[in-house]
Amino acid sequence: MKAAAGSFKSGIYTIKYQRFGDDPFKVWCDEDTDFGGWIVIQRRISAELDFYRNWEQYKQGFGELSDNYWIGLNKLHALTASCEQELYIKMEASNGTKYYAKYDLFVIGSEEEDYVLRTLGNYTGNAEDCFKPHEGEKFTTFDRDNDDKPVGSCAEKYRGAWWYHDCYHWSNLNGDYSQKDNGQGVTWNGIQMYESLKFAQMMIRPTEKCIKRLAMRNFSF
Ligand SMILES: [Ca+2]
Repeated sequence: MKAAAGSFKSGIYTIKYQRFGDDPFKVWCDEDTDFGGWIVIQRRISAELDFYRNWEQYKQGFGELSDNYWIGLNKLHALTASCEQELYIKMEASNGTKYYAKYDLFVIGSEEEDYVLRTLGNYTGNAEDCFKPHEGEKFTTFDRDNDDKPVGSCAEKYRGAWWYHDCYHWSNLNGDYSQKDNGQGVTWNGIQMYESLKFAQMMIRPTEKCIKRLAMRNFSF
């Protein structure tokens, strides 16, 4: 990610990525959390945007960079598959308490692999590890059932789209923001399950190993 010399502030940046034929695209960068350099891949901030969407929309991405947002599984695969990334999830409970969950190696598979959550690496944080149980699961939307539940779709049952197991196990960050009374909401079990979080934001950043490799190959990122 290239920024104006000397100043790194959270906001919209344009990045180039070889996997997209060097076509620049815009991302929101968080420079205020954990030393900065994070690309926002998902954000839940209000009930204004419906996240109960189909496979194609989850593939392409939707929402606004500065608001409720989903980057799209195609970009998520491209960004995580070519160079090691870490994942940071910022969350805020309905009572205002702030939490985070960080994973040191986040890789999403290709569309042929149904955008499987290939690995998360190791967890650190204060939110309890509620994502690791989803490791190895494929992505499921209401029109593309890749979950482990033999009868019925977890996306339908939990009003979202996620790397569902069978089913709720133990997070649902693309759930229904307006839900107040069951696991169908924007939930993370270690914080609260029966009411949506006030705020959730998923972000990725190249690991040190990735940056070294890129520097050696003289890539620009
Ligand atoms: Ca199923």
